[in-house]
Amino acid sequence: MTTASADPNDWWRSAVVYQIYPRSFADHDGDGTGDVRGIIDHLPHLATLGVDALWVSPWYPSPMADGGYDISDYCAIAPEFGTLADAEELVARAHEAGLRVLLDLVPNHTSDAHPLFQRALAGGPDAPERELFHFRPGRGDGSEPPTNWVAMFGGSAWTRVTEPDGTPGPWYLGLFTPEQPDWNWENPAVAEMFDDVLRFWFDRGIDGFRIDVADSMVKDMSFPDLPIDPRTGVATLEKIVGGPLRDRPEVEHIHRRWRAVADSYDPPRVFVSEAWLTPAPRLAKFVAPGRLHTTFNFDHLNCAWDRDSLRGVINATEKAYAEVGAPSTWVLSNHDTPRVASRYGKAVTGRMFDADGNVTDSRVGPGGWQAMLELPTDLALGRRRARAAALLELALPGGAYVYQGDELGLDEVEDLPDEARQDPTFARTNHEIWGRDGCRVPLPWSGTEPPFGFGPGTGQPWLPQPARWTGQTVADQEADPTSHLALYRALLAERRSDPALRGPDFAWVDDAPETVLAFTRGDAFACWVNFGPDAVELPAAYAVVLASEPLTDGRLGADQAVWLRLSRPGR
Ligand code: TEU
Repeated sequence: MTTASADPNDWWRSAVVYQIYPRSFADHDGDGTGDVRGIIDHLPHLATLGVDALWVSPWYPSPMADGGYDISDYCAIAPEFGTLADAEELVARAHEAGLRVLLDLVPNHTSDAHPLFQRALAGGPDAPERELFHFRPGRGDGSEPPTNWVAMFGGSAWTRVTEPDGTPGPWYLGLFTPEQPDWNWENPAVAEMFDDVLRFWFDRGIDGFRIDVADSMVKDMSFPDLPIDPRTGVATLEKIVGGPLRDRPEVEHIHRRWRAVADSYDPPRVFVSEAWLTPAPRLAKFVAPGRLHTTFNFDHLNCAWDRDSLRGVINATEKAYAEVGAPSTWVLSNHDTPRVASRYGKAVTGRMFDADGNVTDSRVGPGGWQAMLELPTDLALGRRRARAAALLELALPGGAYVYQGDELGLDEVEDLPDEARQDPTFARTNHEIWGRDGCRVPLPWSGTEPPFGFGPGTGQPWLPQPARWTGQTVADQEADPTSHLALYRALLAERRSDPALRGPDFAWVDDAPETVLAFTRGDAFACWVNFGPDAVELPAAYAVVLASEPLTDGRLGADQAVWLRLSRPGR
């Protein structure tokens, strides 16, 4: 039997990484916004939970046009989040608690408040800083954008500038919002600048970076128009193989360059790539030898709660990543996607995949989350499935991600008042797409009413918390052995104690009932998940180690999962 690697530098191959969205994690100073000291205050929560690492979403100075992904200084901490000294203290305290720390690198774009972009604007047509961005003349008399590209969060991907003398000027590219101009990676100065950013933080002891939109830095510099998506009527930027914007082969050079910087440190630092590419082989090449280390497996996140679809995704993932010698990862949600407990309680729970891991429908996708969000939610069902999904995720080989609040089974806050919504998508789509605020509502820590201990006193957080979270705080769940939190703690403790769960061995149990997804890890561990409506018998040779919920008559019911260990040979 193969067990987990003994090399401590391989920690990332089986790590469980907890995502912190700093605005919404914990507020130490009481201004309604989470901060670095709030993270320090709650490190014991993460250590007790049993994760291996934390990834902190951007905490850098930012006008917050895109929740911090519009960065005006890559080497500082936003004043509302704290100071560089606080960040250094967090890294040191996390390391003392046995937790590694990943930060968020956003290399595709910056903020329009970044000094270099400001100089590009203020310096007029000949400003050398314009070469750092994609400034292009408009079409026709200059008043039409250079291409038909539509930005991720709505509207044109091009914004026309006004020159310092008041005349209309060229257009600049921003694939997300106008406040996020894209860097021009054809310019070597950009690559050098990002090497320095990596070193700045690596020198401060961080263990690695999550890389935002790791597939999009290189553009087709002939700037062709995109085909119109018949579903949306606009030129979509997504998912076009061989298209001008995503997954261009030259991004490999950038990945290798970063890898060399990471490998020059002792211990080597690591990267996880964020790229919404499918199917698995398209993404797995990002983690080929010499490139990045791991990549979020968004096929898993997108996949419906459906036995055959999940089996197809797991098979395709295992195959594609094994071919490049990289571990798989598993991810159920993040700060961009509806909460898993809500998603799994809807009539459509995600995309369907075939046995080879290819998407066979497109019910989720551009604008698709909105269609899903508008479906009614059976939250009891969603939570039941979310518990089972945690057993499945944490039993699969490779790394896993836990988004803050998923360990509490929090639901998507779909009923935020319009005036509270801050995600740029909402304003830029005429309020048609609610956007991502519903999964970013500040965490409930204690107490019986908002702010639920998010900050000191009674001041309310930057997004309102629903009163229905009463009883679901960390404190409530710590006191309840049947809680979502208690389940996560037990799962993570078991995962830590069993080397088979951290090693690469994985095999399907082919004689399980047809509604069940069942697999073994090593010689003695098995995970069973029942997707069917009827309860099934469990294999007699195994004892239940952990169950997503109490079993009735020892049988595995609908939407339940168990971790099993061989109790006697000869099954
Ligand atoms: O997201 C990348 C991205 O492409 C997302 O827009 C994704 O497709 C969508 O949210 C799926 O629902 C990253 C960050 O995670 C996101 O928060 C940023 O807004 C975006 O990059 C721009 O930096």
